[in-house]
Amino acid sequence: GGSDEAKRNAGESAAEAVKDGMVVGLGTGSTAAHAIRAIGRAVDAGMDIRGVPTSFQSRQLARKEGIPLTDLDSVSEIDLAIDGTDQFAGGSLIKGGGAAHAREKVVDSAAKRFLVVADPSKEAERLDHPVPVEVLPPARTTVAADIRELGGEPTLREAERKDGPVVTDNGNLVLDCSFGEIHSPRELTRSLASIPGVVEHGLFVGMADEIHVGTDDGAEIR
Ligand code: DER
Repeated sequence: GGSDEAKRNAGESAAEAVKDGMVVGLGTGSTAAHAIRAIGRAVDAGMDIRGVPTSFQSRQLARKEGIPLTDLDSVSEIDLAIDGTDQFAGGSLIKGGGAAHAREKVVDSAAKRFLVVADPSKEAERLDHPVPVEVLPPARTTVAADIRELGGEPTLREAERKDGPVVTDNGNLVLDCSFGEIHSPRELTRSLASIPGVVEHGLFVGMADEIHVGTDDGAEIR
């Protein structure tokens, strides 16, 4: 992935949009982590913020940074969500590298404003990154067959420091599905969402309000 400097600049740029009294969706991954650390510093400086985590990892980090936490069903609305991405093209994203995209999509879509944080390596002309698809474990073979029907190549995501497959925070499995260049993200979104056994897929079409792209000396907003 991109440089940590660029990730930090992206995260801190988006965190500047956090204002006193806000409820903030806290994304998952190493770039969103920089935003969470910046929000933690704002809380230390006296800002009144409540965070809604999107994964075990973002909850852990938010607690470590001293951000008061709440849950989606305890707030009337989320003012702002800040989250990372694996790839972006135009206003569409592919997310799910951290296998947290099911809860991320709920929080990111519930927010009044959704800011994406990324380093330049995530930018593309067209989306062509494999699309993570969270599936109910018993359905993995039928979902895989349906993905192939759509022209995709599904690969069960194996864990690195655990024998067997990655298991999500929700107890499900992940198929990483390569489709090559995705000519119509909106159409693929509809197709994936209609497959029985699919819990959530990593295409976030038309959801991002701003994309903060970090560079080694600052950030650009797309
Ligand atoms: O899981 C996700 O969608 C994350 O946002 C993620 O994949 C981006 O992670 P990174 O900021 O560590 O590259």
